[in-house]
This record gives sequence, C-alpha cells and structure tokens, in this order.
Amino acid sequence: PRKLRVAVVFGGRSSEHTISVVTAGAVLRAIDREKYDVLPIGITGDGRWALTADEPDRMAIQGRELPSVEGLAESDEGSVLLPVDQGNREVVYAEPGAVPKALGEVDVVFPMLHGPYGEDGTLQGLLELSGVPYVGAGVLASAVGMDKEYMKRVFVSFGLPVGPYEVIRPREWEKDPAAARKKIVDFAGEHGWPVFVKPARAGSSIGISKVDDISGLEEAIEEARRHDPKIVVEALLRGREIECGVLEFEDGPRASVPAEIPPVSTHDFYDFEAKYIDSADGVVPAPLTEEQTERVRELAVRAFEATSCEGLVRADFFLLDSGEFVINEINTMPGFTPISMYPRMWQESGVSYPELVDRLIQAALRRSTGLR
Ligand code: G1L
Repeated sequence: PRKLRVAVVFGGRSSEHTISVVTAGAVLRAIDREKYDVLPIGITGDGRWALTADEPDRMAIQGRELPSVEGLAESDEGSVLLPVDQGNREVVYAEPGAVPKALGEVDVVFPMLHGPYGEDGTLQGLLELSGVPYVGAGVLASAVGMDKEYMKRVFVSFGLPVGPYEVIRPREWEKDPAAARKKIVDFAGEHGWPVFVKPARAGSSIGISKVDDISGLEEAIEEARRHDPKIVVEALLRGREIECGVLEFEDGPRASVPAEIPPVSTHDFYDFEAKYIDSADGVVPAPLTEEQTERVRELAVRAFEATSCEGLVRADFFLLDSGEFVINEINTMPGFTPISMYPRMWQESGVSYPELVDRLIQAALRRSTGLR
C-alpha cells in the first residue's frame, strides 16, 4: 500500500518565521520515512505558499545564517511557488483552489505557523474546508488558546483556578479612555502594583508591559493596543512557574512530568527570547512533592478538556506561595524543537521526539474532519 502523505506547513508572515522553519526542519528529520511520505510546504514572509525541497539540513541555523522559506524556495530548482497571494488579509487564489488542491493530495497536515493566521484557528478552518485531517488543536481550541480573555473565561467556567484579571474592550477605550484607565487603576488598587498589560490576542510575550505605577500605564496600553485593540490586565502572581505537557494517546489525553522554569534575573518576565531560545533552562522534572505533581498533571488534563483541545497542549501554571496552583495559560503550539520544554517533558516521561511526532500524526488520523 502507498505510504501516508504528510504535509508540513511552516514559515509564514510572523516574527517567528525562522523558529518555525527550524522547528519544521526538526520535525522533517524525525518523521519515520518508512511509514510516511513528506511534503514540505513553506509560506514566505509575504504570505506566498511554496512547495519546498525536503532538505531539513538547510532549515537549521548555520552560524549567523537564519533559514527562511525565501532561501529554500529561491535557491532550490525543485521548489514551486504556488499561485497564491496572501498579501492582504484575505487569501486570494490566483488559480482558484490552488492550495486546497495541493492539500487535497495529502493525508494529514502538520501545521507549524505561529500567531495570527497560524495558531488562531484560521489555518485550521482552511484545513477543515479542504477536508484534510491535521495535527493539533481544531478551530475552537486554537481560537480560545489565542485569546487570553476567553481562555480565562473557559477555565473559570470549568472550575480551574485563574488569577485576577480585567479586560478593556476596543469600544470602552474609544468611548471613554479616562474610565478605562480608572478601571485599571482600581484593579491595581485592589490587587497591587505592578500589573501586566497584555494584548488579548498575540503570540508569545509580544506587546506585554509590566507597569509599576500609574505613570507607566498610558504607554503600556498604547503598546498593547498596537497588537490588539482588546487588552487584558493581570495581577502579578508571586510563586514558581510550572509547566506540564498533555498528549493525546489512543485512550485519551495524558499528562507528562511537569517542568519548572527558573526565575530569569535578566528579564522582567519570561519574554519572547527566553521562551523560545533559552527554553533549555527549564528543570525537568520539576522538583515538586508527589502531591503537587499529581495536582498539576490533573489540572493540565482538565485544561486540555475544558478548551476542547486535540493532539497536544502545554499548560503553564504558577505555584503560589500559599501552595495553590493557578493556571496562567495554555499553548496549543508550544515550542517544539527537540530542546524545547514540551518535547523535553515528554522525553523525560518516556516518549522520544520521533515517537511524539508519530503519536501526533496518528491522533490526527484517528479523527475525521467536521464535527469531532
Ligand atoms: F502540530 C502540532 F503538533 F500541533 C504543533 C504545531 C506547531 C506543535 C507545535 C508547534 N509549534 C510551532 O509551530 C512553533 C513553536 C514553531 C511556532 Cl508556534
């Protein structure tokens, strides 16, 4: 019988284009070629889809050379730029159906794009419409995982412990900025300074400010609103940062051993760079009591279920000085190089990187598209 065909979609119009290319290279290297045929599909920085050569070695960081889909597509004679223009917000097919046609020839897609149009559910929607099974979260879980407000609302409604927060909506800010500002000042009055001001929907730690007092508020709001007109304000939670991976097995989701992210002295918080480049700093397994370990693993699986996740999720917690765990967020597309926290937590739980990739593909194939 012919091998199953797996398309890996990577690159894209995001600040994390490079990390996506590097991660896709690691996934391409780990996929079992006896079982699967692989189709690498790169998306250029300006949104064009390209069939790229299957050459993972050219997708690694070489010295100071950062790999990109442009590099792969242009210098490779075998690459074909698909006639698609995503330069504007909407996908415009120069040749109607070009991408779904390419996708129609594959059995499963491994989507590896960060941020808006990648992990927010829009690519997942395109894949649903194309009728192709795909790895990871579906449309709803992806969208919930991208929106800090709705993520918290879902957690709360499922009885998961969340920290104090406040939301400022676009119209609130436009109609009465003074009232919106007062809302935050009152929040800080109740929960104390500093507060974190964040865009509601943005990947990683983009647009986030730690605000020590009222004087820094205006600039923090403006910065967050550059990325999303809706902002979320959070209290500072004192405690340890604990993460846990959830992976879908044949009999349902299971939690990995948890990890601890040590406090980063040079950064005010676990920022963009620390999150993706210094991810090797995490301690696996986290030095927790047996009871704490069981508690956080249970909460991680409940977060997976609450948000209707599929395939995998990384759940991030604070272990407060009081001994209580509070869920900070989930990530449906966590860092995924072999040295990133999620794969390291599973490695320590007895699941190797190639096995992880295989389990994700198999979980995607077990489902069909449509309602699931
Ligand atoms: F497909 C999975 F497994 F769901 C998946 C996809 C993408 C897991 C992790 C990622 N991560 C990335 O693509 C990235 C960290 C390179 C950018 Cl979000």
